[in-house]
Amino acid sequence: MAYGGYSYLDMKYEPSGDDFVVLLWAKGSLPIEKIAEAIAAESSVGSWTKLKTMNDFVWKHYRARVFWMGKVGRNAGFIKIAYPIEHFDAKDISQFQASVLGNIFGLKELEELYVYDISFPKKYQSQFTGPYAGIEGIRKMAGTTKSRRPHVGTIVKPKVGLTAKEWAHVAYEAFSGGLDLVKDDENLVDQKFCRWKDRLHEVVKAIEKAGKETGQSHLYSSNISDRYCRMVERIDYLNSMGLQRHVVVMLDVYVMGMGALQDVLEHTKKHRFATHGHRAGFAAANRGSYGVNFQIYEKFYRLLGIDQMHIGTGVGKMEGSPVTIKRLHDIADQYALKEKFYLGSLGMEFAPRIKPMLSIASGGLDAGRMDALIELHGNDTNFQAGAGVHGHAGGTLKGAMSMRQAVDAAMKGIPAPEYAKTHPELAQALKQWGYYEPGIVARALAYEKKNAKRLTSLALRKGRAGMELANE
Ligand code: CAP
Ligand code: MG
Repeated sequence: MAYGGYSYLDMKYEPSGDDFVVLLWAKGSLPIEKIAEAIAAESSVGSWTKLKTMNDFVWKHYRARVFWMGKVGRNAGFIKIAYPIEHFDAKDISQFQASVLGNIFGLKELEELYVYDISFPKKYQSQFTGPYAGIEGIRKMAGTTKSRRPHVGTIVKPKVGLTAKEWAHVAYEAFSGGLDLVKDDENLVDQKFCRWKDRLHEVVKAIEKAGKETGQSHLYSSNISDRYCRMVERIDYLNSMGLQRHVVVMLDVYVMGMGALQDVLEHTKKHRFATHGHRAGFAAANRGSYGVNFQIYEKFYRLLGIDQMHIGTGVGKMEGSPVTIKRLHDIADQYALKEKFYLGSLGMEFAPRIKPMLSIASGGLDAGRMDALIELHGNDTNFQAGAGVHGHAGGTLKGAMSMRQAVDAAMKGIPAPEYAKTHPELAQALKQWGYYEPGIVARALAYEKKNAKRLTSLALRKGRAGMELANE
């Protein structure tokens, strides 16, 4: 087989430590070998016909190699491709994306193309500095270095429409209820009805007032997402006010693109601000027949230096099973990742200087899910509830108290329903939204552990559908 006059199949090839390895799923109107070659060609050096301009040096040093295939029928399968590091301008992530995650999605022979994961060589990672604060830095800001308890927070709701004073009052109530963090929603930045600076000033007052009353060190994730020049202005403004202790710079990392993100993170680090990554919009690429799995973006966000990052809940309103989300949590804070083929997740090791990110679990959460959340995510997590706080029958203050009580109960080893007997705010939340049994999560993780081999062979036999089953 060949594509454009060259064969990119090299089944004897063993990737070197300097290669990028990409795992993908493809299905189309041609034999899968041909499809694999087309993908390798179009994402590296080739095109649809033989090139008179091709030479041995280019071919030898820059082409991608298909070195493994898991065929599922004649026209579909999993494919592993190795890309030599020389192929890339290591400092330019957009160039990387244009290569590996670029034109290939448009090839007309394809019916499905899903890029599951990329393993980044250490040599590539060495140019990145990773998170500035990481888990330990954020814990220091919130004063939980000793207690090691999970962080709890809220997103002020309604998402948009409140004035700066109204917004800050809701934040004050949330802090008074014992929450560590209050954040802007992904779509609230500097609209007329609630200017970024006005909101900031009001929230700083709320943090100071609540902090005196609760004795806690409260944090505010301030959404600065915008054009690069405006983001820089906002960071400089935060710096001029010396707000590093209480303000986390929030960034809509997916929609701003890697180039802008890389630059803005250099500026936040220069001014010693911790950062909060929101991934609004990523799901458009993460789901369906054509897509790029979030774990790839998550790895980039850790390398670039996001300190706390949304990764999903496993038990809330957004997609993602407990097993899948557990893996995303591991990508955020583990150094060594073993391959989990049934999740489409490659083995990889983060370089020692790339600190762990604090995982943020958010989306459809309330106090009744805390035990299950901690079973899945553990204590190095920030649990965020918007409607689960502001929809509480007792209002924001009681909603916040219910979330904090759920964490306190877990830290004392008391199941939430038991603790609710003496904590009415938590009892109210359980009455309103029920209790999510942590056993459901425990069983899913135990099943995965026990059946890893079986899940892998299911995926290899049934393809992407088999992987979906393994994820249920
Ligand atoms: C949650 C949220 C978050 C999502 C993001 C929302 O609100 O503010 O943006 O959690 O999803 O707008 O939906 P609720 P993810 O607590 O009211 O559900 O964390 O998966 O990226
Ligand atoms: Mg939101």
